[in-house]
Amino acid sequence: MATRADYKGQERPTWCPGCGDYGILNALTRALVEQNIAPHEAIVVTGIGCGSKLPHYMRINGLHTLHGRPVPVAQGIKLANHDLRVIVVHGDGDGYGEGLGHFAHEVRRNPNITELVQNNKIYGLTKGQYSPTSERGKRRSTTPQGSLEHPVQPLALAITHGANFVARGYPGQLNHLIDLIGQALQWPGYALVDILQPCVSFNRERAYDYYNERIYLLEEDETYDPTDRNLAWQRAQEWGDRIPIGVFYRGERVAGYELLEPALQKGPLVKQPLSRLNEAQIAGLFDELS
Ligand SMILES: Cc1ncc(C[n+]2csc(CCOP(=O)(O)OP(=O)(O)O)c2C)c(N)n1
Ligand code: SF4
Ligand SMILES: [Mg+2]
Repeated sequence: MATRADYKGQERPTWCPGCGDYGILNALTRALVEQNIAPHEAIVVTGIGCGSKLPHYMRINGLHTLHGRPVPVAQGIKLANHDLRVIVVHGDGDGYGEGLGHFAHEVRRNPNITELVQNNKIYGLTKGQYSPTSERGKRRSTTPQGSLEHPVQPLALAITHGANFVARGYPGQLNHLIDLIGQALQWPGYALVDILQPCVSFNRERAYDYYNERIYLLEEDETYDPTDRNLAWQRAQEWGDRIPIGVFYRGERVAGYELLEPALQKGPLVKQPLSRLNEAQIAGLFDELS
């Protein structure tokens, strides 16, 4: 049985004091422990950004990739090794900006990947430019007159593209976030947990005070049914005086893409022979292609 100590990394986080990423690191660690997943059984794949530094601060398999690119790398890992729990962790700029195309295709493909998005509605690492989830009118160094763009709606986008597990958490509600990540880890296919992550240095107007006043739990709303896809799509866009967190949509438990792909019916790539060709055939191929 893994313990939190098993997951403790050697490096100390360089995040600003009070950053929401500490809570996300804590929640992910606790969820892995609760799900009895050992460090060698999981991999955390990240992009570039403040939050994407997370695997440096855990003792776990980790791959810190390029900005906007952890999703294709994670999909490759899952195709190659079905036994690894593949967890993508990255920011809103990484996931919903530079990586938006990957996000949409990942969702409709449904690999068994858990995706956690540290959504601080800002580019944190590069010092606070507006991001794809910044609200219209957001004034930053790159939008001195205020952003003219409508924000990306990640939860509605995921539901539209066929995601069957779509949730939103908040590190200020730590036990709730641990539970959401645990549910996502148990889900057989793609699972999204968008996380309202306070950036206390560059987005103070969307930090703890703002969220603590507005957040409510979907599971405490008796009229809400997370199996109703249309309702989920509508509620995913509620934003303002009240901001919902919880499981927005829980659909069909469809097996991950990696188990359905005909080329992998004999097992994942790591369990297949390196090549079905003999040495002469390989040499012939090299001759032909050189
Ligand atoms: C291809 C590429 N484009 C742009 C950058 C510059 N860059 C680094 S981090 C970042 C945005 C980070 O924002 P986000 O993903 O929201 O993460 P946060 O820092 O807020 O956690 C950008 C634009 C880069 N490193 N690589
Ligand atoms: S700049 Fe914002 S997101 Fe980055 S470490 Fe500091 S508080 Fe966290
Ligand atoms: Mg960000």
